[in-house]
Amino acid sequence: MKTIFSGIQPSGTLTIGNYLGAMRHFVPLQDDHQCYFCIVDEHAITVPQDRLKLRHNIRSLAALYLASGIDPEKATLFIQSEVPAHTQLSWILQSISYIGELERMTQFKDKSTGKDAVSAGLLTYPPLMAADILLYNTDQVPVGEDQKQHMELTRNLAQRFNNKHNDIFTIPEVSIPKVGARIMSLQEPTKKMSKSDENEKGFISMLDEPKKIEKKVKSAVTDSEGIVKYDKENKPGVSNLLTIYSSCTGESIETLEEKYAGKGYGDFKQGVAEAVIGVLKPIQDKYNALIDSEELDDILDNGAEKAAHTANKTLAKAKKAVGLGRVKKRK
Ligand code: ATP
Ligand code: LTN
Repeated sequence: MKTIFSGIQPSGTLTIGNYLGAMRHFVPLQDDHQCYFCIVDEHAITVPQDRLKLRHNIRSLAALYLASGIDPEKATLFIQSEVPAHTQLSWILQSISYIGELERMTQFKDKSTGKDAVSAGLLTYPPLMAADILLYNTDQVPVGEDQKQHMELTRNLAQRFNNKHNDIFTIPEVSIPKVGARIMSLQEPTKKMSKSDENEKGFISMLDEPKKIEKKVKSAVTDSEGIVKYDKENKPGVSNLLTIYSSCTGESIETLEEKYAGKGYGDFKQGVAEAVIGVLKPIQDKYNALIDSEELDDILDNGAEKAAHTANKTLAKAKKAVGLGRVKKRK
């Protein structure tokens, strides 16, 4: 059976972008793969976080994974900081990473430009992500398009380690969905939708109430043409709404273009809002039943234990390959 690993940062409430680009593709994989899904809280602290909000977001993300259909009987769901092997292997991988290649990462550039203080953690974020993936002998990593570059680096680090030390890491493949891999901001449709966007109108949170979703979709930036047509270059706003609509209902973009031919953006936006609400409402109901439950803690305790079991084995192999620690003298 092939192994899947993916992680999401608890850096805010998940957006419809996280859901359509990543989370919802995890669900069907559980049936025929060994799956690990992680709440990567150590990645989240590479930018400043409020302590209480972070705590809340970690639990909330766990509940959202489950509400979206992750089944703890089939997949291992856990919190990164509860499995110490992640940061331990990350240190080893940092030691074979070059500063130059880390500085070239788009995410690092995006999150560091214009900031007075940039943490070293933001720069060494990718070796931690590589550690997450390599600890579990992962074959496939389902992510949104923005993570392509990090995945390329992960593969390079694994290969570099294998060549330099010992052939212990599986080289993982990335898998990016055909539709929905890059949902754009509702306010600036040339920028990716991000849960840490300062402008709340730019994203739809998975926990937004139906009324709020309607309001946000209605105020989404479009154009003055009044024609519902997919044209990413000239009509980024409408194209983004079409992608969201199509990902939510499964109708093709062409079908939707026909459905709204001759109609204005008002009708179209109403349709988009209803499609999004239709997908999110059942998830929100399940989320509300889980968020304060003890069951959630039991699932995360079990998940950390199971994950640590595999992770510690790989970590021991990596330490041995590098020459860390010692071999005990037996009398
Ligand atoms: P932040 O905004 O805090 O940087 P993020 O939402 O960009 O966070 P993650 O939470 O770590 O980043 O992303 C989780 C998953 O969602 C990843 O697989 C990522 O590729 C995917 N993803 C993030 N944003 C989008 C988007 N706008 N469209 C499609 N997929 C996305
Ligand atoms: N870097 C990713 C989050 C992430 C991840 C991972 C994704 C951390 N570790 C391992 C897949 C596999 C992001 O910013 N979206």
